[in-house]
Amino acid sequence: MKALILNSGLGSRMGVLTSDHPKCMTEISPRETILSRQLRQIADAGISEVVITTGYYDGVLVQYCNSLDLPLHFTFVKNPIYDQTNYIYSIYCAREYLDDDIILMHGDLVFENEVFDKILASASSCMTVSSTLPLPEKDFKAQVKDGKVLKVGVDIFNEAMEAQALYKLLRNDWKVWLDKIVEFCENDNRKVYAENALNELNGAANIAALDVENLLCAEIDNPEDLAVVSAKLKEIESRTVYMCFSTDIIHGGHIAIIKKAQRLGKLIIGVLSDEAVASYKRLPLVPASERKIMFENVAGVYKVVDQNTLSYAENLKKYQPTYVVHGDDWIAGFQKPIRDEVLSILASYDGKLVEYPYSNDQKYKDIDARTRSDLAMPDIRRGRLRRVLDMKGLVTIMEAHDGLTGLIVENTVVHQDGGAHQFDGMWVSSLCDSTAKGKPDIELVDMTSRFRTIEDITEVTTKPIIFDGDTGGKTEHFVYTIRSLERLGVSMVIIEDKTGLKKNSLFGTEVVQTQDSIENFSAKIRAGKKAQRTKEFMICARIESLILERGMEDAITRAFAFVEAGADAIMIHSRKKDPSEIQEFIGKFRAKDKTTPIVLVPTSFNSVTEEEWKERGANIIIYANQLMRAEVPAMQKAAEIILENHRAEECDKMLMPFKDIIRLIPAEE
Ligand code: SPV
Ligand code: MG
Repeated sequence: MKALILNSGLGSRMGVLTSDHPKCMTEISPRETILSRQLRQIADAGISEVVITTGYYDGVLVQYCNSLDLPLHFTFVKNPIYDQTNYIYSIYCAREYLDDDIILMHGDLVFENEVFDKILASASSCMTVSSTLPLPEKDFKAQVKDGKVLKVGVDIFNEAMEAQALYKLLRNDWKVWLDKIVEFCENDNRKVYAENALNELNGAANIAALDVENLLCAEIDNPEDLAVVSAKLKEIESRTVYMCFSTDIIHGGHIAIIKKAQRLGKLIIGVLSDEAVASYKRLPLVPASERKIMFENVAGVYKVVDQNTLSYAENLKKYQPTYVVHGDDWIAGFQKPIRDEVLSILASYDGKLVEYPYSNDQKYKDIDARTRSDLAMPDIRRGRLRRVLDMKGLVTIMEAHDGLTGLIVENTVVHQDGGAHQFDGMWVSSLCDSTAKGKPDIELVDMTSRFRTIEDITEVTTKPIIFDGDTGGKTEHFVYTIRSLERLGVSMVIIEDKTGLKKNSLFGTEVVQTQDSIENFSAKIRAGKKAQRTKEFMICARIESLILERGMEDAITRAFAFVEAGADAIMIHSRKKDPSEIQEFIGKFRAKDKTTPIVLVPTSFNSVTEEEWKERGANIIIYANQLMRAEVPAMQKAAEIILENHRAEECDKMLMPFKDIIRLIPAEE
């Protein structure tokens, strides 16, 4: 495609403004002339060949074009009798260079980027018209029928629309018109508009009317026009565009959409916080602070700001952008409520939403898949619990006892009020791991088997893992366990201050259970911390005083002693439905220790929400056995129904089709 700009004329109605250069060199803003703006728009559109017809002050014009240092190749064609002919003859002079699809524009035309984008996007030949502007007295109007331009001229008032000489002409349509132009000129008909030739074609050139309504697309004929256009440009240049990004990798698709957005105004990029990204996708590889720097260094980005939630509301209210740009992928699906909110805020101040077709870039999908598999690697996975804790203050952990439950914890997302919620990690429970093997929770399942469960989970997931280490066993054994867990990529082990035959805490005092001494247990913690090789790994001390009814004082004394011994976190447990003793413990502990993470397993005291626990100062909430308790009754029920009916049909309605279950299982690419 080539651009053809008609710049031969005298521009005499501009007065002194054209006393030493052609009209197209008139300044329309402190940084631009009509021509420099047109040429920049042409270059931005990726068009490199520009044919310019010259005449009046042609030498000045040629020099000026070359001084602009744009990635354009110019062909200048002088109309030697520019003062005696109209531009039909300039086109005639340039005809040998015009054997291509053509963007044709008058040299005094100023249009905003959106107009040019529409022209370029048009599948057919087209001319810009406006259905909303009044018909001009003296300037061009187009007679439009069924969306097609039939005639163009200054005297057309019937079925007419305001029109501007900005065309896209596909090669075949252009050839029909150009042949007619040649015919006119060779018959000495050189003082008319090129459109006079077009009008004789009776629609054979097939030019669609492209309605640009109120967008700026205007010629500058005189100083009054110049004032109007300059003022409008000023308004256009003050426009802002807002986009939000969560990506930690910028690829070609992002650059393409950024470039498009920049054409609408000054581009403000909101970088989504780590927490918001993690809530709906995965933990970002690159923290928000670095992602901001990345975008700050993308050419043409005006400003980079934080966006702390998936909702755009805060930033839209603050920056009131003229446009919000987004891919059209949020029209349906979980992002729809966010889009609805954006639309309603934009409507409140007359802002506009611009959506571009969403491109599913394979390269990015590949990089993302690689990123995910990297996140599963022990060295990356291990440190993520500390990272998420720092980021969110409170993390939620769900029990997993095999690969499949691991996948459910990994992938279950609930979208709510424009937000997204998922679990931050997995709990490898001694109770559920033992139960899955049909064994009691008495440290009967040996460590090798427990590690095998961890491996089944780590093979198919990426989220951090907290391991239920029971009592930790003998200190001499515990130090080996620590290193094995580190190698497996586990983030934290929780050991409880019991000794002898451990029974599950939910039995409380119904069974004989012995609490370890503060000294012994502290020694075990110290030995574990000394044995650990990676800095991120965490040892959490679990206090059983409330379970064993030894009182709050004992619990608190132990908590501080275990922190003193090196515990990275403490877990306080209770089997009471009433949460008050746990709340009291948190209050007392936090009065003296503001930072050591507090872990809770609210199986019995389950009425308090995560938000309330966070407020009180808890940091890790473990849902320790709910998946196991959901699957057992479902399996029992299915077995009973089949036994009752001597066939499986009656059972079917409670079953998930296997093709849906298979979807949970990632395919190796
Ligand atoms: C487990 O899940 O194995 C636990 C938590 O240790 S609890 O069952 O509540 O003791
Ligand atoms: Mg346990």
